Amino acid sequence: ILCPANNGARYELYSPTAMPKAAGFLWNKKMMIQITCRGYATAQFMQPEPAKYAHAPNIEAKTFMQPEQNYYAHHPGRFVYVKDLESGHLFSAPYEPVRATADRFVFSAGKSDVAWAVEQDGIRVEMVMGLPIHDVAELWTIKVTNISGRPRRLSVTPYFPIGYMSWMNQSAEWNPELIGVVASSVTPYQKAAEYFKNKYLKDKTYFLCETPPDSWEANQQAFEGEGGLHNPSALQGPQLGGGDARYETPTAAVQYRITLDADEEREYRFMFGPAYDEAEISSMRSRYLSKVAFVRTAGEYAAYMERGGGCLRIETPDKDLDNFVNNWLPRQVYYHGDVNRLTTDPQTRNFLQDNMGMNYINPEVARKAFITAVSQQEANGSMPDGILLAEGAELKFINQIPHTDHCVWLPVTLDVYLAETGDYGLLKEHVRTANGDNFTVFERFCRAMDWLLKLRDERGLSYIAQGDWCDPMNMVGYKGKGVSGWLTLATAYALNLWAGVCDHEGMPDLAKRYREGAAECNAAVNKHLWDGDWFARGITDDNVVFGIKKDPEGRIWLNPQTWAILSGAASQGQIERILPQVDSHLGTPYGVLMFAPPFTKMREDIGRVTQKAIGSAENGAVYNHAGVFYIYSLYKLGGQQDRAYSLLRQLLPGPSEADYLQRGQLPIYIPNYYRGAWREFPRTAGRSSQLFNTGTVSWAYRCFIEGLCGLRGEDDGLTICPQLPSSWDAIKVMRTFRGATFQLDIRRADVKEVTVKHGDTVLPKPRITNIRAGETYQLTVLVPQCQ
Ligand code: CEZ
Repeated sequence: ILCPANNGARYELYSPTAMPKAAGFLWNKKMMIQITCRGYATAQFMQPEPAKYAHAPNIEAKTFMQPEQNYYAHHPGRFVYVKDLESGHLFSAPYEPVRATADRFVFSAGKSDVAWAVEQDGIRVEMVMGLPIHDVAELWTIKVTNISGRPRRLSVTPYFPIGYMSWMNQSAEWNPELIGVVASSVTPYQKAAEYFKNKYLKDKTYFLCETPPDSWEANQQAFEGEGGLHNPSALQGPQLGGGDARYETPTAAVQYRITLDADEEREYRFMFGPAYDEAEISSMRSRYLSKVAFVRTAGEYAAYMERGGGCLRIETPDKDLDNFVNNWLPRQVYYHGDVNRLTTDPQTRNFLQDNMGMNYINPEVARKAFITAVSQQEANGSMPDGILLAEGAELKFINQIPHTDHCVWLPVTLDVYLAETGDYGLLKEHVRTANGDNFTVFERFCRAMDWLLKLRDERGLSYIAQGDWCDPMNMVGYKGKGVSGWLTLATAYALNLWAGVCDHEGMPDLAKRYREGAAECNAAVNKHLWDGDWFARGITDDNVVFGIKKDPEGRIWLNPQTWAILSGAASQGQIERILPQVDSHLGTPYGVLMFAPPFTKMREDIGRVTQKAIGSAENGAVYNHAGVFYIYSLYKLGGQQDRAYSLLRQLLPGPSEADYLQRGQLPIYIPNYYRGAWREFPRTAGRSSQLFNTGTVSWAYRCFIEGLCGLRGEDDGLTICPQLPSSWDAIKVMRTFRGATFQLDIRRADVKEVTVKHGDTVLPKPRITNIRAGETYQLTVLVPQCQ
């Protein structure tokens, strides 16, 4: 039912019903669109706050992207009805709204377009959607071919619903000069000040046709009539009604009546998007709406995607994995670093980690992100909850809730920047903040570390306020006393990393201070939170330790275990106890759970996380971001390549058909979670959130590069220490690093330790120094039989 195509550059699905929410996504700097195999679409664009040009049929709440979104008949989508004018047979492509069974169905998610081929009743409909790189618009090609072997008379009716635009003012009409439907609205507001903010919003939605249609309809109700979307009334007449919408719900439907000989085809092009006024629509039309412009734009978009190709190509015994790592994972990493999830106030930890991934694609972007982030540091050294990226942007949603972990991510993500670039010069840059202080990046990191050290209670544990990495853990410390075990460990890890940088910069005294701080954090966690077989998650305002054996729900949490490994808090003996507990309590066929068992009712001393649906999101799902931290810690630990690999593989749907069906998602991105509650609710366990915004991907890419392939940058070179799962004998790897290309032939051999040959020379250590940009290094890497 699904298969890679074009050498992995596309992924095809052959059924609209097996995985109904399976989708592809495209983006540019100003917009993104996620579109399902059945034709339902969610699109948003930045002006600069996220907005829509195709809406639900009723008032929508403004919110961030939601997991497991449901689709329904009137959900925004892009469709084309095809009707045989002799027999009256009606179907729609790609599948909705008619839902007639096709003879052949192909949904093809590409890196730079999304396409379908649907055959029914002797007619083939091919649809392709692309985006320009600098503007907000969808570019659609719809081709209809007569494959029935006899002449046919058809009506072809693209139907792009526009939905409920505004309770203040909405309308739509046919515009003969622009050759399209233009819908107009006023973004609702009430405060006078908002008027001036909204004045230049793109409140129009247009649907333009390259070829003038025979008829059109701009009124949703008139189009649908009593027939409903399965069989709209407007398709029963000789032509569409030519109606308008006057404070009525707009739609865009246009109709072509055609006669096709056997094998004859007709190709149409359309544009769909938002605009400020008709002049803008007109200029968009002349810029894009022609065959030549579509071809040029597709080339530009493909080149734009190419720039996110990443630094790694692998050839392993697992072809599906290769496909994902070589084609799709860097694309998702690129999306995060390129557009910061299309928000103007990314959470600080997301901003830093999304840019961490960018180090493997374009480190210059990551460098700028550090400067942007620390330019918003508070006077007391703490980091704000979100980083403002546009003029006039404000902290919204979760960024209005005080979380205490943001400083931790500075050294954690800097680690990758330094490894990839060796650019310690960044630390010497002066950065001024709005409050007037002017420090170097190095000083700013020290201030952030000092703030973390200060943020601890008399026991040496870190205060959590209303959340740490776990956003909805908002009531552990809202009275000001509760502490986070995870944050204390993450602080220790960050301090240790930062101490290493202080050493490098010739500041041994500072290094010593931060190492001592880290040791204190680790000791405090060991003293107050070690529960015999694992570390507890935290201590509430009322001094109740949680995440321990005697808790019936939320008994064992993954993050404290992971970060105790990373921070050095966990001794070898403790790690030996922890790992099997994680396996047995948290292991599932879909990856490792964030904690277990899930909460079934509110715990007022933990908070909102306990109210989320059982096994969804942070309430005990396979929350991939937490999972990938664990995988990273296993690779760091070494000697855990089988555990690490099987979990790394589970981040991705497949490869069995049963697994694809259960997860319901194509293997072209990692979602933020798969449903947990594997024991409680096996029917829904494994189901994908379908949300491609996730901090998981930068870490996953890092795990492939530094962990599995073992190719980690250092000040003056690249170390080579692959960690192959025991079932693999050999892999081939290509990695670019500081302008050079490394081609590695990695295989098992009778060696005691990893041995690297460059040509005929065996290197004294498994590392390459004096790397010359532009050079290609062919290396043979021998790894011990059992590592
Ligand atoms: O958001 C993510 C955050 O973007 O949740 C992670 C957190 O570390 C990331 O920074 C874990 O909490 O507010 C909520 O309840 C939401 O569920 C968010 O926590 C969650 C959403 O999945 C983001 O789309």
